[in-house]
Amino acid sequence: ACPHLLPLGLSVPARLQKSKLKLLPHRVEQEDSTKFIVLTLVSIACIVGVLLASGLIYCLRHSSHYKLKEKLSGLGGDPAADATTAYQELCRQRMAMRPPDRPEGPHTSRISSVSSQFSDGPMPSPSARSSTSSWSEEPVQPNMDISTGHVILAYMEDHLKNKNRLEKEWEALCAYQAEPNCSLVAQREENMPKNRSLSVLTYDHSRILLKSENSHSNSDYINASPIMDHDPRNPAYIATQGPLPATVADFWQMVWESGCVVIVMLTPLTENGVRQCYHYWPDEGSNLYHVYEVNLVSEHIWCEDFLVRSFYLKNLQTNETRTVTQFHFLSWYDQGVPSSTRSLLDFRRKVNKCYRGRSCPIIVHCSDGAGRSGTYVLIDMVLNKMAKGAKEIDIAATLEHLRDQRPSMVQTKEQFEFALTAVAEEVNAILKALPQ
Ligand SMILES: *[C@@H]1O[C@H](CO)[C@@H](O)[C@H](O)[C@H]1NC(C)=O
Ligand SMILES: *[C@@H]1O[C@H](CO)[C@@H](O)[C@H](O)[C@H]1NC(C)=O
Ligand SMILES: CC(=O)N[C@H]1CO[C@H](CO)[C@@H](O)[C@@H]1O
Repeated sequence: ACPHLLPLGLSVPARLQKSKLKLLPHRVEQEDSTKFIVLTLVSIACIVGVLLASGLIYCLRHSSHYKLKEKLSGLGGDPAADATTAYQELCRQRMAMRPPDRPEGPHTSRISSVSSQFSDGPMPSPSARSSTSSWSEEPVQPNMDISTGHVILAYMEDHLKNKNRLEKEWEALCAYQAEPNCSLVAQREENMPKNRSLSVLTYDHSRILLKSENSHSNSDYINASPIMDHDPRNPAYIATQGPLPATVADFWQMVWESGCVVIVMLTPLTENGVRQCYHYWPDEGSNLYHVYEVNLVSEHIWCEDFLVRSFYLKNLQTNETRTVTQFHFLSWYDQGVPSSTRSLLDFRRKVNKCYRGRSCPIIVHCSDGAGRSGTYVLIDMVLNKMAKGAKEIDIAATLEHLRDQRPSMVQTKEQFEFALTAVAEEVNAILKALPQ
């Protein structure tokens, strides 16, 4: 019956009557054109259907996106209140799916650690080290694992509501001792003036070494620590103190030698009259720091919380040049937290959009390069792991991993709580933006 079977119809035995032979193609032709019309109509109907459906989907997604935006804008410090009833119901279901006989040993007090493996049965108590190393074995997936996202979100919201557990968690983190923890190089007499704070000195085993032959002071020391994520050879970040007048040339040397193209600055220059960081770039035109010529190309104020500067950096020894972008968050004060998670999450998205696809470390600094810098790196590292589809996230272990590399990363309980809130909020936003 189908048009492509036509040749078969033509191969009818010769003994068939002529008329029939003549008729056959004619009939097929007629049938064919009817079918063609029907097919055309069906296809048109299909196309219209698809168009209508996609229009509908677009409208739905648009409105849910709008709702999400609306919700986020009304968000204070309480992400738990933010969840819709339906969503909370989903979380409850997921929590209920967990086996009731979860081990209640001391390790379950590691409340900010969570794993979707909970749903596979009781887990051996996760040690910080083992879960840290297991991350690197995760296959890299392009997207966040949705069920992990839901579990983590539910867990963190639960956690953030229970201040007592948070307090205990923080106390446990305060007792954490990094090992090895020698800081002899940082305490050498000639290096002491290069430190902003006695409490944040680089560890000997984890510090950025400048090429002393290129240094204006023939020294390899700068108060800066490489921060590794999953790749043990290449740091994902360099956490460093805000440059001092005496270390600004070292700072630009480090920017140059590390191949850095993105600087994240998390402190205002001055707070209540106290200098937090040296003004290490030119206000206009160019400045020369040792052999590093820095040109201010542009300064773009994004919002009241942050601005973006673009520098043209030239090494006068080699005449090589590079563009460096500095993201400056203005409203985060020493020992404190930003006024909203939203502004910092927006800021992070801008940074990562600029950085995307590169392999050099991001330089992150505040004043001492530990409190605010540690909080930012913790949030970014955890969210990046989730974006890569990690099935296990342990925030406390991640923080210990950071503290193995630089002391005092995340300085206050409020900063730690802020990091949890920010992660929960971003995960919430990602889940809502996904087609369910
Ligand atoms: C440094 O490591 C030693 C063990 O090698 C430990 O006893 C000490 O408490 C650690 N200090 C800090 C500040 O973590
Ligand atoms: C760099 O440029 C200057 C001026 O153009 C030139 O004199 C100098 O030889 C160059 N240096 C190198 C290493 O190419
Ligand atoms: C500029 C300077 O000296 N900064 C600090 C370096 O570390 C010492 C620790 O002894 C501090 O006292 C300095 O203020």
